[in-house]
Amino acid sequence: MNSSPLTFPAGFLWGAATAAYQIEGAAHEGGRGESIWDVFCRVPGAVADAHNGDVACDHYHRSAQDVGLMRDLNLAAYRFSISWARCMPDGVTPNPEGIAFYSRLVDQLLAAGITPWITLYHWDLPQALEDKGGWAARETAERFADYAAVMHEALGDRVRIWTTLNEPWVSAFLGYAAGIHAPGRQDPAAALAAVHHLLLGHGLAVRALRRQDPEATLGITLNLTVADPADPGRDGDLDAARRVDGQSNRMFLDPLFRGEYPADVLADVAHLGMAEVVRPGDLDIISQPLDLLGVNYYHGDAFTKDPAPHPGPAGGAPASPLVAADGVRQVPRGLPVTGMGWEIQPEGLRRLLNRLQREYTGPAGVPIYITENGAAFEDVPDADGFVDDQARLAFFDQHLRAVHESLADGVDVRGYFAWSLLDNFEWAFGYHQRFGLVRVDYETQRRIPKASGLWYSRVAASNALPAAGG
Ligand code: IFM
Repeated sequence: MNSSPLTFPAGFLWGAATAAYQIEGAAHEGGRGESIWDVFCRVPGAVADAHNGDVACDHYHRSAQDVGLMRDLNLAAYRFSISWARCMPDGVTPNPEGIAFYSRLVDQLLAAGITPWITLYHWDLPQALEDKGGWAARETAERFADYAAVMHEALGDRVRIWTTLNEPWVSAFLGYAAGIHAPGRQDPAAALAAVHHLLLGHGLAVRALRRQDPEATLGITLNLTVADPADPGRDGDLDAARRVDGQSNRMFLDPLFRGEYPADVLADVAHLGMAEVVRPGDLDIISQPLDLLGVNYYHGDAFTKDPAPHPGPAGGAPASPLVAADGVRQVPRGLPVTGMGWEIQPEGLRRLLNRLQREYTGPAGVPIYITENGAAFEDVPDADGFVDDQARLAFFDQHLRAVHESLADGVDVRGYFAWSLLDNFEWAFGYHQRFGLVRVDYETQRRIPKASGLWYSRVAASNALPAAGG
C-alpha cells in the first residue's frame, strides 16, 4: 500500500447508489402498480424467508432524512432508480402521484447540493408488461422508450444525467433463464430475446431522450466481470473463460460500442433462436453514441470446462445458466470472499477498466463511471447500533486504489458510487445481506453510519484516499 494520500483528479464524482425496489417500500401507496418483484416475492421459496420490498427502508416516507444523511456523508451525487410501476402503474399510463415523489426527491437533492443521477430501470418491470411477454417481447422495448420520455418530461429540467438500464445481464439471464430473479422464468430462448429487447429498449430510450434534450448526459450501466481460465494451459479452461466473457461482457459491450453481437457468442447460442429476434436496423438503434458507461464491478472469477478436476475446493456453477449448461464451472482460487461468497479481487477492477478503455470506451471517447462497487459482510452492531466494518472499509479502499491505478494508466474514469448508501433488500437474499455504508435497523428504521460510511465521507470530502493505515 502507498504511504501518502492518493489524490483523485479534480471534479472526480463521489456518490452512493440505491435502487427503488430495494429501499422505497410503500409498495401499495400513491397509486403504485405491481412490479414483477412484488409478484416474484410471493412465490414460495423465491426469496429468503419470504422477505419482500413492501416496506424495505421506508425511503418513500423518509427521503428528506435520507438526503440529509447523504449530505452529512459529503456525497456529491446520488444514483437512484425510478420505479416504472410507481410512475406508470400499468406500464403505459402516467401516475402523477408517483411521478411527484421523484420530483420531490430531486428537489431535495438539489437543495442539498447533491447531483441526482437517474437509472430508469433497475429490474422492476410493471407486472402488466410482464403479462404481455415481458422483456422477451419486442413491445416492451417500445414501452420503455415511452416511459423514459415521460420521466424526462417531468424531471429533465432538473436532472441532467440519465442512464437507461442497470445490469441488463441480470434482468435477462437471472430473470428469464436461471429463474432466480423476477419474473422467475427458466427459458434460455426467452433470456436471449430479453437481452436483445433490453438493449433495443436502451437504444430507443436514448433516441427519445436525445430528441427531447440534446444536452442531456446519457448512458447505461453494465455489470462487467473479469473471466480468467483456471489454468491458462488447458484448452477447456480457455474456452470456459471465453464463454463467460462472451455472455457477461461482450454480449452487451459489442452491440453498444460496435453495433454487432460477438460472432462466437452467436455461434454458441445459435440453437436458441436469438438471430430471429434481431431485425434490420436494431443494431444501429442500440449503438447510438453514449456520453458515459456505468460499470458495476464486484468480482471476477476463474473458470474451467475441463472434466478433469482442479486441485482445491469444489467450484460452483457460474451465475449464467447458459454457460453452466455448456459445462462451465467456476474454480475458487482461495481468495478471501465477501458475505455473498464473491472473491475479493481488486486487481480485476484495474484489468477490467484498462480493457474497457483499450477496446471500447477509449476509441469511442466515452468516460467511465464506477456506478456500483461494494461488499456485503456479516455486520455486528454494538449496543448503540454502530458497526465497525473494517472488512468493508478495506474492500472500498482496495478497489479505490485499483481505480487510482487505472487513472494513472490513462483510463478515463470520472467517478465512483459506493453500493450501497443503505442496507437494503438484496433480492433473493432478502434482508440477509447488508451492503450499506449506513446500517438500517429494520425494526425501527433507524439509520446509523458504519465505520466504512464515515471513512467514505472523508474520502469524498478530501477527494483522496488516506495514506495506508490512515
Ligand atoms: O444489490 C445489487 C444491486 O441491485 C445491483 N448490483 C449488485 C448489487 C449487489 O448484489
